[in-house]
Amino acid sequence: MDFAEILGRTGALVEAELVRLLHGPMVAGVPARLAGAMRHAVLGGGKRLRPFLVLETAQLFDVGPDEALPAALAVELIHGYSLVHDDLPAMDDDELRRGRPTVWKKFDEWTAILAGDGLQALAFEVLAASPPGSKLMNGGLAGEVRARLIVALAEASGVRGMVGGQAFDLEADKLGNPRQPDAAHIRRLQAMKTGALIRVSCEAGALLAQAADNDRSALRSYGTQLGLAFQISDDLLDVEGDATTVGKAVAKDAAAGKATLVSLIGLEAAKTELSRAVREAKAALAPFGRRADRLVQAAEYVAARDK
Ligand code: GRG
Repeated sequence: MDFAEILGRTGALVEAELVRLLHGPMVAGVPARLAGAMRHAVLGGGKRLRPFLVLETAQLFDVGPDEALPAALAVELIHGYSLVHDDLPAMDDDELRRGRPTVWKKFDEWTAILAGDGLQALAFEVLAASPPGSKLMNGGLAGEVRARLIVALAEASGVRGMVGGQAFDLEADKLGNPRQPDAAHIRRLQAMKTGALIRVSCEAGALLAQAADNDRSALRSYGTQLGLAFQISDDLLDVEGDATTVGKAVAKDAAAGKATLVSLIGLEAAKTELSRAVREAKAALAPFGRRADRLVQAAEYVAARDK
């Protein structure tokens, strides 16, 4: 099966659970405008790559979707919140996301801020507790497993991960600090800003299964290289992509004079690094043999994606 089809199937499963969640008891009685903004942010779009990584790494250890879905939804809710906040005028000031108006554009800024906050809290609630009435089965997850997932997600999405990376990025953009970011600075901020959430999505399978340390670290390496590949391909899309296909504005980085790995090391070197990251991602999966075939496909897909 081709990878777009595989991703589409996971996407449909994840979408159905997100619909159930965002229309269910956890958002019952919530102000309608806020709930609408949260749904606009999360439903009906997105590749669902991070939930795919959670579900797929879980199946390496025979952990099925019933047990893995809460973690898959949690990473997607965090991802959704990060995009809502990133698009705000105070941050990246974007009006288009997934081919639709961004949340602040469709609603307003304060609603978008609160919707992002709400999605973040919901992510941790979903990990910590089974939504009542949901068919999600994390009632069966051991308390210690849940606690480890919560810690891992907090680390990856918080100040030592995504939020810290975003702060480095905005400081460079808006305050000129550092005045001329070098490649090492860009690599570090990207590993935090976008890499950490992708990496934790890959580690989640090992956490859910309470797998051996060497398996967890193999998935960590895979996730690190995949995150790097994802970011380089995102930079390349900004240079070479088509706005309609990508679903958001392109050529923004160059127009803003923003330092990216592509602008610092050049297009050819970036493409070489992308190939190396994909190679290393695939190599990290060797211990899992054929069971990891779809994760191998994911690495190839990330490098070749056009949206
Ligand atoms: C606001 C705390 C805070 C953090 C924002 C993730 C992020 C940090 C900003 C997003 C900026 C950006 C466009 C980064 C490039 C990589 C990226 C996350 C792209 C979007 O992810 P996809 O392609 O999106 O998985 P879909 O729409 O498929 O879900």
